Parts: sequence; C-alpha cells; structure tokens
Amino acid sequence: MILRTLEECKKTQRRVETKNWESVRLLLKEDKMGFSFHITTIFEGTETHIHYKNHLESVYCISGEGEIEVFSDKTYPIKPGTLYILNQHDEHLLRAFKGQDMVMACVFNPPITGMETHDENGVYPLFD
Ligand code: 9YT
Repeated sequence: MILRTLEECKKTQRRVETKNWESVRLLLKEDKMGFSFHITTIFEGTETHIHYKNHLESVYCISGEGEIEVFSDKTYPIKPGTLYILNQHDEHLLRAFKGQDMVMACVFNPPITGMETHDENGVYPLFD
C-alpha cells in the first residue's frame, strides 16, 4: 500500500499554484489507481472558468463557502458537506466567497498526471 500526507506532498511538485487556486495532488495517474485525488484550495473572492471536457470530477467541500454556476443550468450553493458531481463534463464558473478560502477534496477520472493547469477555455488536456 501507499501512505502519504498532505504536509509532505505540499513540499513536492504535487503542489501546483495558480492565481485562483492551489492544489496538492496526493494521488496521480502514475499511482495506477484509475483516479486521482487532490486537496484543492480555492482562494477567497475568486471566480474560475472550468470545463473538464476530458475528465469527470467530483468535489467535496471541507471548509469555506461559495457557489458553482453551471452553464445552461443554474447556480448551486457550496458549503462544508456539499458534494458536486460533474457527471456531464459540465462547463461552469466556480466562485469562492470573500472572507475564507474554500478547501475541497477532488477526485478525477481518468486520473490527471500532475502537469495540468486550465487552458484559456478551462480545459485540462488528456495526457497519454
Ligand atoms: C475544483 C477544481 O477543479 N479546482 C481546480 C483544481 C483541480 N481540483 C486540480 O487540478 O487539482
């Protein structure tokens, strides 16, 4: 088996930071589990355009509050205990409200490799 901690992964290349979020990818494609697992912090007061055309993602909110505006659907609130499931590659805007960062646990299928950040359309490429 494998055992990792958030603290140790933060000190490696598994931690990726952009202007709107930072993410620690604790489990990646190279671990051969069929999914990846990340602890992502969405910085307070930010809005991020995301469209995972090549991936399915589930996101569980651990702390902080915000909302997700799904294109051609509606806006859903996010608070601790909320799980949102992008089962239709849903294009969306993710917002963290001012005052507190949102900490999220994220699972991706297929797993990401660790190199990905969003392109100008909010997409992650599919690496093989
Ligand atoms: C919720 C979400 O998708 N945030 C963007 C970062 C992503 N979780 C990642 O690459 O770790």
